[in-house]
Amino acid sequence: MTPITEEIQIKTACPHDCPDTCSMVAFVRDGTLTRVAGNPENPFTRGNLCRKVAHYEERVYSKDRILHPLRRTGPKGSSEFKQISWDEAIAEITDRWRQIIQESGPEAILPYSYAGTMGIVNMSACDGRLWGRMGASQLLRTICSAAAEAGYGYVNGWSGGMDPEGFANSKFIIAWGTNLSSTNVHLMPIIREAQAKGARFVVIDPYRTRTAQAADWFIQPNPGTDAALALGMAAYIFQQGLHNEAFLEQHTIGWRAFRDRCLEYPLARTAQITGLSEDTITELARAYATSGASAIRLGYGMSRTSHGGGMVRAIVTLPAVIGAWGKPGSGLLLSASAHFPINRQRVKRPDLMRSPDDESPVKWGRKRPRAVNMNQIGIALTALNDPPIRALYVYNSNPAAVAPNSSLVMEGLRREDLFTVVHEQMMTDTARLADIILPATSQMECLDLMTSYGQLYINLCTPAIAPLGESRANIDVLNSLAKAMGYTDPVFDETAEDVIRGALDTDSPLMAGITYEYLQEHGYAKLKTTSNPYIPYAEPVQTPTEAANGEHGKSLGFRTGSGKIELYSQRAQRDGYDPLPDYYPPAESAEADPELAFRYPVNLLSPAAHHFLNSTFSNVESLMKSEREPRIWVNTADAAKRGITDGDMLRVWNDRGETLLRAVVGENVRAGVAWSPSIWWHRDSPQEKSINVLTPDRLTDMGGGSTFHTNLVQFARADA
Ligand SMILES: Nc1nc2c(c(=O)[nH]1)N[C@H]1C(S)=C(S)[C@@H](COP(=O)(O)OP(=O)(O)OC[C@H]3O[C@@H](n4cnc5c(=O)[nH]c(N)nc54)[C@H](O)[C@@H]3O)O[C@H]1N2
Ligand SMILES: Nc1nc2c(c(=O)[nH]1)N[C@H]1C(S)=C(S)[C@@H](COP(=O)(O)OP(=O)(O)OC[C@H]3O[C@@H](n4cnc5c(=O)[nH]c(N)nc54)[C@H](O)[C@@H]3O)O[C@H]1N2
Ligand SMILES: [Mo]
Repeated sequence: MTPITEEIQIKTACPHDCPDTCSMVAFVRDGTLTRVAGNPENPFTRGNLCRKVAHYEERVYSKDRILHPLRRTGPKGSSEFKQISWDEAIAEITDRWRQIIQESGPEAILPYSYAGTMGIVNMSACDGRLWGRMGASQLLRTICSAAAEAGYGYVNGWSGGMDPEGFANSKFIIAWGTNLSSTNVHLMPIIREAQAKGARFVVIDPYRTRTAQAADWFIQPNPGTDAALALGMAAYIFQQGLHNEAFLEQHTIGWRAFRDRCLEYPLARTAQITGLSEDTITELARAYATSGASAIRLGYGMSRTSHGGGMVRAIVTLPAVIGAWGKPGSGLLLSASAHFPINRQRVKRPDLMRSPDDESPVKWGRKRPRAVNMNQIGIALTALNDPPIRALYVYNSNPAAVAPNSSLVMEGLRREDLFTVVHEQMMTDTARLADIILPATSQMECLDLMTSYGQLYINLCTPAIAPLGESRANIDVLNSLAKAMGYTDPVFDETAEDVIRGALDTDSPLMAGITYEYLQEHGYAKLKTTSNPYIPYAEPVQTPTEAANGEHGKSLGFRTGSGKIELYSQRAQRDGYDPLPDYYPPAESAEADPELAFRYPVNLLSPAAHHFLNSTFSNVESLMKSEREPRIWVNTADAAKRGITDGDMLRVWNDRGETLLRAVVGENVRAGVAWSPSIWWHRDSPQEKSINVLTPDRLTDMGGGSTFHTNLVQFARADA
């Protein structure tokens, strides 16, 4: 009898693009990952994992895993590849790059990456170093949060906000443009705790989400009208005298001018724009202003519209109007990222940045490499000149499926003269179009450090198993490429552990005692905030100048020029915007473009699917089964007009493209709106065309963000 090998447990964390960043335990037997579980000790994770990660071994050992470097042998996209060695791959890539740099300059090379892992090592450190040193075209990483952060920034100066654990003390909670039950599942038990203590939980979403079904009250506005709703709420609050005048006087700039702007949104106008009843608006405003502890969990839904920055800007004025900041259970949370005081200089190494036509590092005033907005990768690959993009290096992302206007993206990726390298775990839609594919480790196979955009814990990811096949971590591959390029900077010798130690090298009191060794032992640590749950803007914070002069802090920590909340923003004005928030109809709407809306009368929203994470997990069979097939929810009246019944296959199209989606007919959306959970791979979609063939590559009003939800379409039965 052979003895049963003991199962060992390793403390690690989930690396995926999700606000929860769960502390995990990996179970390993005989070098094989057998299962994973949520770390029961972590007060936010509470021992639970989401449906997607609960069977992580399915993804780690997926049949789609890439295990060796591959070189394309057939025509582009033919999926014909031959295994090569790492040495061959590195030599071939760097030979091509050197030739391209010599002929066209380094800006002809473009890295494309986003958040396949959110690790400090394998995301943050990788997005600068080599590319900066090379002088390659810079990528503006704007697909997700850029618009929301820009809008928030004009008001509070940064996106500092509530500790999610503080929601347990709230009395009125709004989930605004976020489907928490799918995208932030660990916040839901905290909200239920507040509900058990009597809190009222409201969801504002054009689609009746899972979260809406768990709410006490569901409010269903027209898409892209949230700015009008926020200004209308504020107008009512001012008119009823429910605003907090002392707070406004002390901590804000321009509140009277702001009030006058809000008064341009009386009930009748707000109701007409949002499609909500006047009673709904007054009840929402009254409850929000009078609960005593009102919290907003702001999601990204409305920020992915043509005026997404302005939408967020309008909503984040609300806590100021009622003086919600600085009190338990009260305020707003968009993203926690900015709270983590890791040493960004050491991680990102901006000092390495070169100008494209100069070998010396870029100094103040020197020309920086050109920047390409990732939301317009299709345009960049097909139309950019001087120089055109001749080489693309993709990691941590699947642009063929996730980027908007994907017909154009695919056209670019299919260019025979484009040299594409894709570093991936899976044979994705993008990998299939590569010239060289490099195998990437999963988080179970490499060391990393996680901050979070949805809570205040820092986690160490300790590898649980050996790399599968010949897979390598991002940092190791980029270091090898840098050395093969002849770059001798010592930074390219840094290991993952070096990067982590650099990241933790800070004297911020928030990180006191959070050392590499501490994290190795405990797996995670919460930031050492002055209160727990942390209450932002509760006490004066010294600016660096105040600290240097030995003065007390005068501001509560708003990082605007004035140190106050800027309801009237001169900075916005300098940037070419209205100094006051306002509502603008979505660029694709009957108000803004009647001719377009006549041809394409339905606003299609395509947000996060419950069982997928963007296009990650969309190839895991059990999760595909749960998600069933690419589907579209349409309203009963819209279906009846077109002779559609539940379960029909629909053709959905606009000027950008068309795709086939299975109809779910009902009342989860209002007439004129449709909803399709995303993102399926092209590979697994009918006619190999997934949802982003329909979405626009238009940029948001501020921040250069994505506008997936400003998307008018027409649909009919596929056999009509
Ligand atoms: N299961 C799962 N979890 C995820 C992800 C995933 O794909 N799947 N993605 C991760 C990532 S990268 C991110 S950025 C986050 C995103 O998480 P969230 O911030 O929750 O964003 P979404 O799910 O994209 O959209 C949220 C909701 O916004 C609604 N919405 C669309 N337009 C509007 C509008 O104009 N106004 C209002 N009020 N609502 C609108 C949509 O109907 C949707 O229900 O989730 C992360 N978590
Ligand atoms: N229609 C529509 N489109 C959307 C959205 C939407 O709501 N609707 N959401 C948008 C949003 S919010 C976002 S953030 C983007 C997300 O866009 P992406 O960041 O591209 O997200 P994923 O689709 O998850 O692709 C990540 C890829 O990285 C790979 N990967 C994971 N770990 C590693 C690693 O360690 N190394 C390497 N080299 N690769 C790794 C994964 O296998 C996966 O294929 O999509 C956007 N696209
Ligand atoms: Mo995102």
